[in-house]
Amino acid sequence: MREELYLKDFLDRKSLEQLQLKRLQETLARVCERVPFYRRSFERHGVKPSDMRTLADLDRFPFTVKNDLRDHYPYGLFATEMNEVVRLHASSGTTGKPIVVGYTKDDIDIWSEVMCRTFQCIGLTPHDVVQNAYGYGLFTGGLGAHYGLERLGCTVIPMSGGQTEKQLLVLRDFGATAICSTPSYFVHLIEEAQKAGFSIGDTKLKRGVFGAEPWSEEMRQRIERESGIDAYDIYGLSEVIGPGVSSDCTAKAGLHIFEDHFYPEIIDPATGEVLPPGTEGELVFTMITKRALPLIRYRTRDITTLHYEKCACGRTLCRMDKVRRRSDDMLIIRGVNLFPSQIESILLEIEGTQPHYLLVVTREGAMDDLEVRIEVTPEVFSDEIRKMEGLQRCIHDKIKQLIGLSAKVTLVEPGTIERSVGKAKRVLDLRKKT
Ligand code: DLL
Repeated sequence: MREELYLKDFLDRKSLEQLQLKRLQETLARVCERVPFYRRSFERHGVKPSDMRTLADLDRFPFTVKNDLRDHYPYGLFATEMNEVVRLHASSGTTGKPIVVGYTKDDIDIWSEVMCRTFQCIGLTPHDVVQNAYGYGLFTGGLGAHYGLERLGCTVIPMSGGQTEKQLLVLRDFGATAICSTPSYFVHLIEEAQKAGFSIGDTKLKRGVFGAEPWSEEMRQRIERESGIDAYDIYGLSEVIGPGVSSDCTAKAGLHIFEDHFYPEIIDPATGEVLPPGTEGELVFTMITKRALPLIRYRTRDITTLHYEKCACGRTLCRMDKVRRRSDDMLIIRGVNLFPSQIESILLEIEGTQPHYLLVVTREGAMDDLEVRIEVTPEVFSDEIRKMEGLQRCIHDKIKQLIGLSAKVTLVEPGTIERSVGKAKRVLDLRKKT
C-alpha cells in the first residue's frame, strides 16, 4: 500500500495529465451541480463544465478567492451534505471570521495519503520516531501530519505546539529522529536546548519537517548548521487541504506538488493571466479529488514559480520554488516595495545576528518609517558600544544598498523578541491604527 503511494510520484507526465483532465472535468461538473455559488459564477462567465476539453481550457473558468469563502461562511461552498462531513478545521486569518474547511471520510483519506507521500519525499520510514510539534486543533498542521505519519508507519509523538520544556525532555528521552514544527519554533527549541545545557546536535534528531510560514534559504542554512539536522520545507493551506500540498524531497531543489490531487497554475496577480512555467507569479489551485470543499482556481496569494523538468530524485511531479512572500504581505514604505523575507535574508547573512527579528512600521505625519529590531548573540550584546554601532551600521547599509530604504536598526538583547509556538509574527504595522 505504501509502495503504491510512492509510485504515484513517478507517473509519466502524459498519464498524469490525462488523469488531471478527467478529474478536472468531473470536479467542474460536480461543483456546478452541487454548489449554487459555482453554478451562478460559471453562468456569469458564460462557461459550462463541458467547455473543459483540454487542460488549457481551465483558464476560461473564474477564480475563487478568500472572500468567496468569507461571504459563504461557514459552510456555503460545501459540495456535500453535512452528514458526510467528518471533520472541520479553520484558519484564523488576520481579520474577522475564520475560514471553515470540511472533509469527508474520503478527503481525510486523501489528506493522509498526501502527507504520507510528503514524509516519503523527505526520506522518513517506519523506523522513524517523529515528534509532531504542529498545533493540534482547528489548525491543520497537527492532525494533518499525524495521520500521514501513522499512514507511513512511523511512531508519532503527538506533542502539539508549546510546552517547550516538555518538548525538549521528550526530544531527548524518547529519541525522536524527526520533528515537525514551524521553522521559527524550531529555532526557539535550539536556543532553549542550549540554555538547558545540551545541543540538539547531540540528540538522535536527523530531520526537521518545517512549514506553515515563509522561511528563507538563509534560515534553512542557519538551522542546519546550528542543529546538525536536515531541514525540509513543506507547504500547504487550509483551503486546499492543509499541509500536504507540496513537499521538498531529499534533493532540496523545490517542493513537489501532489498534482494528481491539486492542479496548479501560476497567474499574473494583477491581470489574472496564466503565466508559463519558469515565470514567477501567484499560485492558484484547483482541487480535483476533494469531496466536501472542492475549490476551483483558488487564488492562494502565495508567490512562486513552477518547474516541470524532472527532478534529481526521479519524481515527475512538478516543483514550486520555496514561497518567500505573499502578494498581500508587501510593505510600501516611502514608495519602496519590500517583503519581510528580503530583510530576513539580509539579516541572517550577517555575523552576530540571531534569527529573531521584528519589522515595526510607523507613520509620522505623511512619512512612513521602518524600524528593524533584531536580536544579536550574547557575545555581541556584551561587546563594547563601538562594535555594536559597527554592526548596526553594517545592517543599515546592507538594507539601504539592497532595498534602497534607510531603516532604523535596533539591536536588542537575546530573548527579547516574542517567540511563537506556531507561525511567527514578523511585522508590526502601526500605521493602520493611525
Ligand atoms: O499553514 C498549513 C500547513 C501546516 C503547512 C503545517 C505546512 C505545515 P494555513 O494556516 O491555512 O495552513 O496557512 C496557509 O501559510 O497560504 C502560506 O502563505 C503559508 N505557508 C504555509 N506553508 C508555507 C511554507 C497551513 N512552507 C498559508 N512556506 C499559505 C511559506 C507557507 N509559506
